[in-house]
Amino acid sequence: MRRHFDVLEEKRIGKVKDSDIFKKLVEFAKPYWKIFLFTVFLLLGTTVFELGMPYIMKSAIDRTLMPTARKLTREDELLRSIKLKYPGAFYEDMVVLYKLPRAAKKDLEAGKYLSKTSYFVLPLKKEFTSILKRFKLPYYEKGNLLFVEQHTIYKLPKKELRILRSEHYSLLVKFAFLYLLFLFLDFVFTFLQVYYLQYFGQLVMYDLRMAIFKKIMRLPISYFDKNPTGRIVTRATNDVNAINEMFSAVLVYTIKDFFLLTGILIVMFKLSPTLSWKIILFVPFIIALSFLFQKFARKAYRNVRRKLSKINAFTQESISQIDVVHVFYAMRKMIRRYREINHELYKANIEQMYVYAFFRPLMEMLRVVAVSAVVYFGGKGIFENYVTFGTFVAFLSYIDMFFAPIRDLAEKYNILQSSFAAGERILLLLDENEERRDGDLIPKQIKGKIDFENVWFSYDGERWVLKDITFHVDEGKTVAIVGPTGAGKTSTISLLARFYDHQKGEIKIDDTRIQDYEVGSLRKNTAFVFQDVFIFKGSVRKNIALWDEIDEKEIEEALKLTYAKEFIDRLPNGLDTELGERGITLSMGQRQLLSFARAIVRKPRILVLDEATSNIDTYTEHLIEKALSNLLSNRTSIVIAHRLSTIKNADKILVILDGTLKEEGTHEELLKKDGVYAKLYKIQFELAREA
Ligand code: M5T
Ligand code: MG
Repeated sequence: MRRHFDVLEEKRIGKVKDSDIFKKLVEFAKPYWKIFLFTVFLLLGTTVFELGMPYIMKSAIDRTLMPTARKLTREDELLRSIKLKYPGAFYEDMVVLYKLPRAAKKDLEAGKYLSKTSYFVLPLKKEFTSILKRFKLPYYEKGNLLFVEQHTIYKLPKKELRILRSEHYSLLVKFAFLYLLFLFLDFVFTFLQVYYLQYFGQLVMYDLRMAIFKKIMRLPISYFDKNPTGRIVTRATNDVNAINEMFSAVLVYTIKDFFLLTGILIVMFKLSPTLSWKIILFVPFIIALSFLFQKFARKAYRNVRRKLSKINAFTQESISQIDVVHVFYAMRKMIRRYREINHELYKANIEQMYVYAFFRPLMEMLRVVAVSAVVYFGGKGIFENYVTFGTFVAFLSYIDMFFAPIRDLAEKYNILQSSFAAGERILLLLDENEERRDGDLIPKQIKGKIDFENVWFSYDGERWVLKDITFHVDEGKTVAIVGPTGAGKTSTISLLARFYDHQKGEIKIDDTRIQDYEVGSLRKNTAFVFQDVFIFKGSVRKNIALWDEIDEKEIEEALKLTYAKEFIDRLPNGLDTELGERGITLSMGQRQLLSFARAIVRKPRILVLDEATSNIDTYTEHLIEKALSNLLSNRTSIVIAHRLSTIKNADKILVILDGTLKEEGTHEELLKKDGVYAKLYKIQFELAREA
């Protein structure tokens, strides 16, 4: 069969909306939504832990390293009401700040109730007071607490300072352990999340591959005329992987990034709205920049893809037709053409590089500016006492976390693009019309009467290849079809088993339209032997039985009838000799005999034979001739014949010329008629004999 490929398939890509692709892919994910939901839950966990860690750091700094209490400088109605509300935070004229909510702290700050100096808070212990007394440091005992002025504490020698701060130290250790716990939980959750996400992805891929293969098996042969094998293979392998990438690398992490970004914003605002507002000014820039990047990246990416597929197609084509290239000595021309395409791809890649080379450092710059903004505004906040040192440190972490997903955006965007392209290609494949199997008639046994009535057929819907063909074959008879090359002989017989569907007229077997039969049963009753015989990788036996269980006896008998036994017996392992890839290669004649055996072993009621035109040695020729007469007896046969003996012995000869049936009759009748057949006969056979 001739295959015409549409080289620039990527032209079609980009026509389906991304949302449609996504919707369709989600269908495949649906059965596993529970696993997916679980991974999202785990993701939520990791987000919480990751958000929590800087917060723990902040608390550790503010609660243990920094002084936490202040003195009250004045008292009025407002202060009294705050004191009433949070009695636990006040110790006479001292206030422990971490025991107050942020709003109350702010009120105290704004009302200037607080002293400039800060105080460390310690539990009231003899050990501490004795040290403080010994070094004559001022301190206050209030309730069960001890308050020491911030700067005086550093006048102590190391040893005493350590004792005094042991309380803070043990709290710090507790925070450190909490931090470690979060780190560990984050690890566990991330591990489970990655595991279940991959699990989910593999399940979806499994189904997707199944669906694609099922589809490929059911596609009409005409699909394969238009699409090269390599491309179809890519659908079921690489493209499926690309989709997995989309689920695992992009979709899920986008969800995570979304959680994380919102989480960061919430925590930042909770810690310090004043500082957050200043930092948030960067967000519009980031969004605008991302949009701009997306626009350029998409264009550049598409361009690269297009050039890439062009170079792939060209390479593939050049290699598959390497014999032709050699025969016509066209290597230089091919190389010249390749150089052009190669250069186009190079240029497209460079263009894409520009986009990334510009975007990445720009984002990086923005990040550094944002960090500087935190340092500047945060520092100012510390001076003006509305930002604690812990908050300042946490902000630095959060701002880094905030930029990380955006930094990855470029990479994710690439994956997303290629997976959408892959998704689209898969969808287009899955949306192809399957071979129509509209009939449901399953005959026990086909008798073998064939009628073609005014059949019109075109491969492409534009050019009629068969025009108004009408002929009848009675049960058990042999019809030979002759005609010049390209006349439409192979096309005629392809219609019979519905490899292709004709557009006009009727084709009937046993007076029933072939469309009414279940295709499988129709094909079981017909055997096809094509011009070029395909040998599968595997033993000779497997090549004859194909996918069916066939008795050893029947195989033996088929081999005898088709005279294939002789050459098979001479093979190193007889029927078990491996053929195909890395096995033995058969000659044209041997292939022909093998394909006869393949056909006859199924005991078909109708045999359709596209005789090979290639030259075969006289001995094999003789075998084939004998095999043919066995093959053709007891069944209805349509033979596209080149051999004079086959033609002469046929009950009827059809002469097809340019898609029309020109003459019909027996050899003698047609010779007598002295028309096209007589002319063909003279040219083809008499000349051949003279030579
Ligand atoms: C008849 C065209 C071909 C020719 C005409 C198989 C095939 C054929 N054609 C297509 O357009 N697409 C196809 O997939 O149909 O072709 P045929 O029936 O194969 O001719 P033939 O069997 O009589 O010729 P040959 O050389 O086998 O003796 O115009 O282009
Ligand atoms: Mg042909």
